[in-house]
Parts: sequence; C-alpha cells; structure tokens
Amino acid sequence: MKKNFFSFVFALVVFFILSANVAGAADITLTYANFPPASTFPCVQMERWKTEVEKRTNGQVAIQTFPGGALLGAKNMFDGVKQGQADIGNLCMAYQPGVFPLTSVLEVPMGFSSATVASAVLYDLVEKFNPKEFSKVKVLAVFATAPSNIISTVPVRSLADIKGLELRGAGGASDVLRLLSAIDVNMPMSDTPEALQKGVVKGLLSSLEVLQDLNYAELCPYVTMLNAQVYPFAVIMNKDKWDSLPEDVKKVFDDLRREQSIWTGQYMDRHVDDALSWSKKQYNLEVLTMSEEDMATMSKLLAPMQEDWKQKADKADIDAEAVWTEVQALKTKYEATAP
Ligand code: DTR
Repeated sequence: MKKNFFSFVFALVVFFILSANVAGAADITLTYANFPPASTFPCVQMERWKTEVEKRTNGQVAIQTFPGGALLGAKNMFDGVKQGQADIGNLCMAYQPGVFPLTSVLEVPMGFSSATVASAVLYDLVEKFNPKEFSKVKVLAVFATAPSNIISTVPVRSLADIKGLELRGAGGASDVLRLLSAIDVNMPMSDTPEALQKGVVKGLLSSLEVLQDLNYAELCPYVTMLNAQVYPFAVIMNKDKWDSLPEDVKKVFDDLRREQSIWTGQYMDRHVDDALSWSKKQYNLEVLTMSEEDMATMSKLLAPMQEDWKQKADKADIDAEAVWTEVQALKTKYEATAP
C-alpha cells in the first residue's frame, strides 16, 4: 500500500516536470519547404523569417525549415503546400508558366534597377489586386530577384554570340532567350548546377548572386550585362493551417509580410554586389557589355513580351491594362524613392 502511494507521488512529480518542459516548448510547429540549397537567397530569407517569427511569438511558434528540396521540390511547391505536405513553401512563379497570370507581369523585361524596387512593386501589386492565382493559399511574402544577366562558360559579347548558344532559363527568362535566338533550355535553378557541369548548357540567365551562392563563378568566367527580366517569388501557406492559427500569431505573420518582402529584395541587391566582387577576386570573372546598337536591337526583339503577357492575362479574366498601368506607376514611384 505504502509502495503504491510512493509510486503514485513519483508519477505525479514526473508528470509535473514533463508538463513544465512542454509548456516551455513551442505550442505550434510549422514546416517550411524550399527547393534550392541552403546557401541561396530563398533559403537565407526563409531562415531570417523563422528567426523573426520565433522571436516575435516568444517561442510560441517553431518553424522547421527544409532547404534543398528535402520536403518539396521546385515544381510541386504550390500543389504540395495547397495539399498540406508542407505548411509553408517558397515558390518561383517562373517555374510554372500559366499558373500565375497576374504576378508573371514582373517577368516582362521593363528595366528594373534592383530587386528592392521590383519586390516593393510586386508587394503593392499583390495587395491591390489580391490575385485569384493565390486564392487557395495565404501569401506570407512576395519578392523578386535582381534583373537577369548572362552567366556563361564562353564569352558573350554580342547578340550574334547569343544566337544558337544553349542557355538555361525559366518562364519569362526562357522567352527572352528564345527571342534572342539562343537555344533555350528550361529548368529550375535547382537542376542547373548539374546541367552546367555536364555541359548541357553553356550558361544561364539569372540574377548574379548565384555566382557565389552556387559557385557558378568556378565554371563560368563570364557575365554579360543585359539587365533583363526579374524572377518573381512567393512564400505561401496552407489555407487550413493559416485558419487554425490563433489571432496573435496571425498578426505576427501579417506584420512581417511587407517587411520580409523588402528585406529580401535588399538582401539580394547587397549580395549581388558582394558576389560580383568575390567572383572577380576569386576566379577573375570578366564582366562584358554589348554595344549600344545591340542593346537597342535587344529591346526591340523583347518588346512583344508585353503584348503577349497582356493577351494571356486577358484570357485569365484579368484587367491587363489596369495591372500594367499600376505596375508602371509603382515602378516610377519606387525607382524615385527606393524603400
Ligand atoms: N534567377 C531565377 C531565380 C533565382 C535566382 N537566384 C536563385 C537562387 C536559387 C533559386 C532560384 C534563384 C532562376 O534562375 O531560377
């Protein structure tokens, strides 16, 4: 009898110690999937968001991050999050042409000066138009890369050099490559290191921070400045999971939306500069430009992309003219007063 009593007291003490520990741990754990390696900007922004969320919720929320496609890959990110295979995911709109008819407007080359400006424009655009393409998910952040340039294993000094060259792109970048008569090889960034290594492609059209983050500078001694389109990204959350969150947690996420979007653009811009300096020092990277005449010809060759986007948007029941006008107004505003 006495022994039973002591066992009971002991069990009670263990129970209280364990409950105290559990109370100290997070109440809510959310999974966050990302497709490229941890060194790249989509994952850097993911870790920054995780840190901020855990801090601002005083540890009530824990974020478990999965870089490198460990939970969801580039092309099944959107569906995977909608179906709840991950609570949160980071996707690149260019990897699923036709699925994001409104926000793909950013994939039309329009001379953005930076990722910061493009990200601010994209954020305001999503706020204003609340695109139908995201109606089944909660949007936690949107941002864009810096404008794309050619990173290559062979020197590209002119439009003639681009002709017939196998270059990798996705979405709007693929259209750019096709219109410039390159051989467009379409794939997500996560498949590109292998394609470059095997010589399947001679280069890619991308923002330049990957020279360092994916060590492309080792294989590619040349960059050609085109200042072409940007790639839009979104961080999305499963709708049911979002609906299940307590109000105070929702507020933390909502308060972070614009801040995180702009933070990512600013991080990217700084990092493009750093990666260029690093690549020049480490691998003697050569930065090439094309003649003014070729740049003017390029603008003419790419001009149809605007009309093409409008036609596709119209078909998706979007007021393309209104969206286009708004994008241009926002671009003018933010180019003048970078956030
Ligand atoms: N440039 C796009 C998007 C992109 C730019 N940097 C990274 C790093 C990791 C993943 C994607 C991207 C692209 O070429 O896919």
